Amino acid sequence: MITTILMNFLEMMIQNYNMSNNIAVVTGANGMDAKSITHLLLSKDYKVILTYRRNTYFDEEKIKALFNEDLLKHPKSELHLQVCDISCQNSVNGSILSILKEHSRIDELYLLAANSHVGESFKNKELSIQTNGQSVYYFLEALKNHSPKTRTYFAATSELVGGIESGTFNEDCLWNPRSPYAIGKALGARWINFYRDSLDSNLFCCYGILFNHSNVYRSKDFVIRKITNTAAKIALGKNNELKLGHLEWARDEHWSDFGCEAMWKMLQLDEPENFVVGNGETHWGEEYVDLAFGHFNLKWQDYVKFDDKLKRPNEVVRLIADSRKAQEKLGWIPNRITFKKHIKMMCEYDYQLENGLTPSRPNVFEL
Ligand code: G4F
Repeated sequence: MITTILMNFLEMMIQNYNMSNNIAVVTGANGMDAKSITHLLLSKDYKVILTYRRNTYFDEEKIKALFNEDLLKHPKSELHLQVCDISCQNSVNGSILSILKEHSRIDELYLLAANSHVGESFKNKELSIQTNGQSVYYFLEALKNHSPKTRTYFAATSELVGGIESGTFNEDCLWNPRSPYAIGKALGARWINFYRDSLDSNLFCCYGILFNHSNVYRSKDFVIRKITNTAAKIALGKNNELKLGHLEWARDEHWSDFGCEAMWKMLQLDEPENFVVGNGETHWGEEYVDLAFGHFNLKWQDYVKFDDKLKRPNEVVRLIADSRKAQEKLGWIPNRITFKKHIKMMCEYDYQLENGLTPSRPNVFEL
């Protein structure tokens, strides 16, 4: 009798376990990609645990408020926050253990936290290597010991390329990292391959080489948002110039939500593989300012000033992706919105924001 009751109870537990939402841990709650993928995962009824580094600027309520609508629309989804300092192995290990204790398992882990400003990485080289590269080892070692079934995505970067004068960049091209940021990311990507291919751990882990991507969560430290936001301020009479380092750079830029969709798709494959993600179309700095100022009927030449202090010691000039593998194996679709529309959506958002309104985030999947 007792055995039957126990068996029934165990069966019920197993059923509940299988039926419960997928559980994803996403690192870097303050960052654009973490916010973007959280929207996507909540729309798929995931339980998302967002990690953040405890500091005085982190506003838990503000971050949670971003996802109120998603949680209402998808009542089975859940959002949780967890403190984790990715530059410290004890903190990473402790966070993984405490998530496992509270939520019983981790199905997917998205390693998106980083010191992501390439220019700033020249000023703090060691921290860059630690957060962008060595932290990957901390997580994979913790998973190997405590949660070997977790599937991990790591955000590598097109900065690994180091710039290309002609042609495009795919998964097999040689790397030439030209900044401490990119050297850190190269280390992180190597750890991924190591834990997947070279250890008996055989973890399901992969990385994406995402080319530039942005949306309205982009921080104003990055050139695209700096341009759209300052152009909006100038149009509103709140500012009268935009200071840039130079315009001799070209980027292959997609809307972040599409890149995040590719990350998720990578973790749904039968076997882990690394992918390049990008539109395969490059735009020069001059086109960025021309479109953004043009949106407000302004001539960029009247407002853009150049400051050598904003130049980098080692510039990556031109980047362009060959994402055919992602298109074939993930069904990833490039160029779903034009570059002109991309800049327009960011300008419209920034204009409303700078005008004291509360603009809503464009949902590109519903356009
Ligand atoms: O906006 P950026 O700082 O982005 P960058 O260096 O391309 O890196 C971004 O994309 C990478 C993926 O390709 C990510 F891995 C990385 O984390 C980050 O998200 O600079 C774009 C270009 C650079 O050539 C830079 O030198 O703009 C040039 N630039 C010129 N003046 C400027 C400025 N960049 C910034 N941030 N600020 C300027 O005033």
